[in-house]
Amino acid sequence: MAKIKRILIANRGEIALRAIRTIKEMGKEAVAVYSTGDRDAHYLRVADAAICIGSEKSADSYLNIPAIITAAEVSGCDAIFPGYGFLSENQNFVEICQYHNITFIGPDVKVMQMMSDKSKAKQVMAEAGVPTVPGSDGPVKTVKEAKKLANKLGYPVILKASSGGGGRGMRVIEEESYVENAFLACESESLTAFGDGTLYMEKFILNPRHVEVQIMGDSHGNALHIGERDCSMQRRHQKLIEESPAILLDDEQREALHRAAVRATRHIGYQNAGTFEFLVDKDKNYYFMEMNTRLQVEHCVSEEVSGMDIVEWMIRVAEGDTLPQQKKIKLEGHAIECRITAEDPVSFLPSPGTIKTWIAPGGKDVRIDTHAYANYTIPQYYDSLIGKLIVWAPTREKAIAKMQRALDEFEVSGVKTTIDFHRQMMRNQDFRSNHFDTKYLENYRG
Ligand code: MV4
Repeated sequence: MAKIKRILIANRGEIALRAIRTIKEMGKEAVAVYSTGDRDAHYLRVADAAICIGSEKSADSYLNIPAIITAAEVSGCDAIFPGYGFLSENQNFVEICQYHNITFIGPDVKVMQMMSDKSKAKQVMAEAGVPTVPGSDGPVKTVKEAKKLANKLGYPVILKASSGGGGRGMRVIEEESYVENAFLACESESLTAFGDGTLYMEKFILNPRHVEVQIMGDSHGNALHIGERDCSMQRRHQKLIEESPAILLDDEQREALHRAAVRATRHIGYQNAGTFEFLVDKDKNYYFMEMNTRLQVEHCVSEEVSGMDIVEWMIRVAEGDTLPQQKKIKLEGHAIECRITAEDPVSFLPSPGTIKTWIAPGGKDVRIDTHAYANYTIPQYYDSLIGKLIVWAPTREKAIAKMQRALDEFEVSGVKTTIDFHRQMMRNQDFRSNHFDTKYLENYRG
């Protein structure tokens, strides 16, 4: 593995800018790619070069593998940074990078493939001694098999698509008489959505919390964790607030979770940055659910409590560097991230348009990762995330106070945003006292 000199960023928006920043700080060159929908974005001028790869539609640009590979070749890039979404978990893309001798800054294609099969991933994790949600050992192939297992597990159960994820291709089943319909509907839906109708079954955990562990592995067999994140504050499978540490766990539970994640990382020989997602039930039992084999939106809270630059380490690991020892990573204080999206607070529909006012907060331990600014036009073709506001403080209480203060300074006009929602949440007694779960926002009416 050789030192990387020039990196193409196969992404857009805040994460493209996030990557450019670290690449430049490392003394390397960053090549941005853009669709015609993003041609005026300022971060393109921060990069060392910017190459147009197609029209607005993602399929023509950010998902256009030949265009991206060509851009990397003509600009002399030796590596590609995928970010999240788009091609970040596309095994075909990883292989094509390999054929072209371009380093994909991410995990090995074999491991990516294994983890993309959610039912297989659970089996592998069980093998590694990681607790998994009680359920089928591998796929459930027939209605008959589904009924038999559901009766054994006890209702409610949940059917999930092996190729699904992010809340798509799931069916909760309350009683035996619904199994057949649910199975057939879930199967055909999954076949249409993912080209794979394979299903697996789990006991349905009521009102779980979502806790995930950030891990990294290197090419020398080292594995470490960078703490956990609580991502329970979600709406329609979109995370809105993330924080680290997850305060529902006591130190003993937290350490056990970290150990399980590191064991899992070693077991699969994982290289680069990844996340193990767990469900935590009301008795604080944790169960592995799935793995994300990419950098995540919410990685910033882990950076803030650890002082590490995760993107830097992703690049260094891809160059063959050795990760620091676990004991060198001190997790301190509390970090909270609020996702700022351009959407209508009532309908949750995207609110694209031109930002008129953009007065962003600042001050000590306040971080804003955004590509937005006054006069920036948010294109309608992509997701509505326009920035992340992240704060760090010694305690959760102080972090909430700092976030409140920062949100009060934040002034955005021209588009509707989630800023007001976050202002409300920071005052919300349930949030403040940690009395919420992944279902909380379903019934929340301000
Ligand atoms: C579950 C569950 C309860 N029990 N699995 C939703 C996203 C997908 N990755 C898995 N999901 C869930 N799986 C069992 N066995 C509840 C959810 C779930 C959820 C999980 C995490 C965060 C928010 C959620 C919102 C609704 C349902």
